Amino acid sequence: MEKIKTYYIETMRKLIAIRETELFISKKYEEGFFRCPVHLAIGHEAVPSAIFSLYEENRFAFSYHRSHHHFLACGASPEELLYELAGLSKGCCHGHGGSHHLRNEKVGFLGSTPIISGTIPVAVGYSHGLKLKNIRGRVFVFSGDTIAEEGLFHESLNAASLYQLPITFVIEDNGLSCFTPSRDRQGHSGYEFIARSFNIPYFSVDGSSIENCLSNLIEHKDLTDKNLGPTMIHATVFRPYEHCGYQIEDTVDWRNISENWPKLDPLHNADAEFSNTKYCDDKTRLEFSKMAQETINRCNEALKVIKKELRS
Ligand SMILES: Cc1ncc(C[n+]2csc(CCOP(=O)(O)OP(=O)(O)O)c2C)c(N)n1
Ligand SMILES: [Mg+2]
Repeated sequence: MEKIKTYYIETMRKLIAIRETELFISKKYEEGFFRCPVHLAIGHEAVPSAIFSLYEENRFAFSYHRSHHHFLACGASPEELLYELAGLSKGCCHGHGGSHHLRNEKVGFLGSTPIISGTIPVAVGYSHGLKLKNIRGRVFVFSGDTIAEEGLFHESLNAASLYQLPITFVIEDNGLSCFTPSRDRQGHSGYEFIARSFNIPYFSVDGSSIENCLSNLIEHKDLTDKNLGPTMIHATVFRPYEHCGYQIEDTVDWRNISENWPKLDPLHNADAEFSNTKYCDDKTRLEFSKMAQETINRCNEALKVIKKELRS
């Protein structure tokens, strides 16, 4: 518990900043200043927040179409994300990439692309480079649960295992590929089976609980501090928003959104985790609400800049 406590507050800080930025995008999207489709990460935030609280240095990230949370959890600012969505030259990719192509080398976020499995072999190659140059570090490559339906994923696991590369494959499993549930798409026996068949250590985490994420990821870190080979983290998460869009997905009955949300919301569950434990005191809780407001203020200021630039 002591170890979890050390990282809990930093994880919460990241999670709150991501959540408020994503909610801001969702609320302002209709105004028309964000000029690209968005895949919001609401519900997915706890996993990268916990990972990058534990791995602060010498770690590199690659991501997929749902990547705002990875980008921000690495330490990129909400402003450079919002400017990018608005197509401004101040954006992290000078406004050319939009939501799907984010990058900020300074914080170790080396790129996201929307083609499923697109960044996986690139991340494997990067981790191979680290190994060849004797640089101690770890690459985290994020993907959705659809990744096992792509051949490149299996080839990449094979290369990572064969060459014992310092890479972690993180699968954020929301059980969906757009509208199609896993059971209608996947013939394999699950991610644990896939990892084991490539002799890759496997970790399972519950993305609806920061406590669960941290306790499993601390074990993961204990292993990767000693063992520089590949690992897989399989995280279950719930996505209440549309696959691509800015609204809660309330038109699809079979997903039981009102039954599952906020039950599976890591931020909602953090409240219970605070009451049952001593992860943080009342003063820190107050700080969290101030932090949330600060993020909203920063987003509002960024939107003013966007409006001004787009009108000029
Ligand atoms: C190679 C490829 N095939 C199909 C698509 C179309 N596509 C875009 S997002 C998506 C669903 C992805 O689901 P998942 O990887 O589980 O991520 P999630 O959106 O659930 O986070 C699909 C099929 C694509 N982008 N790339
Ligand atoms: Mg999915």
